[in-house]
Amino acid sequence: MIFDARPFGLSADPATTALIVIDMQRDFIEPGGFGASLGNDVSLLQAIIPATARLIAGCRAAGIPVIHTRECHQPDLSDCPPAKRDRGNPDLRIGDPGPMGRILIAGEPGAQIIPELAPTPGEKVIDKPGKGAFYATDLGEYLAGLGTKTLIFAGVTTEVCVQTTMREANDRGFDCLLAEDATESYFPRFKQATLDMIRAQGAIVGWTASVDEILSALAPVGA
Ligand code: C5J
Repeated sequence: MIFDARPFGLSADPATTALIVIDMQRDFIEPGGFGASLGNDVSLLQAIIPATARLIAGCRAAGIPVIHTRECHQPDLSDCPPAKRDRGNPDLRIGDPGPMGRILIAGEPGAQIIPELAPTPGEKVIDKPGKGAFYATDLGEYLAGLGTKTLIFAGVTTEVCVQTTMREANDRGFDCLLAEDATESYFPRFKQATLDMIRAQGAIVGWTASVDEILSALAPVGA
């Protein structure tokens, strides 16, 4: 199949393609979580939920594996460097009790993926302590086991965890395709800059395409 993507078409084999949905958690998308504690307007991120749900459904129908990530830490904070917890001047720090449980802590309500995009039984869910999903996780081994060569990316936030993971994946030899309308930032100009820098210089980090463009390449696969 060929994705009609920018800066040019991306050829991929559905059998070696996977979707990674980054950090679509209540802590980033709903009021009272980590994103809001940093002073962000979380409502901006809610706009991509329908497009992301369509992308996930299209991948599932085409037999493309769907992997979900969650940024969160162990309850004893042993995997949260003080430099991360102490950064800035948030209302609530990582591990503090908030309206959705302890902020950014594994197992708490805020760390869960939003119900609209919930993983189905058997889908891989990766808890990650960093911004990049390869750091301190088994993602690399898992993808090697699947034989994955091409990764489709969705999720939040575009310039932080999505871009970091795309760069990690690019350095590991994956072709990376970001779904433009299934990713969002608290800062629209940062999203635009990220899309531009990913596909600049002949796809130096990867490609971008709309969810519709991705689904049209996948549709014959699921038929
Ligand atoms: C942030 C993320 N923005 N998932 N995390 O801290 O992008």
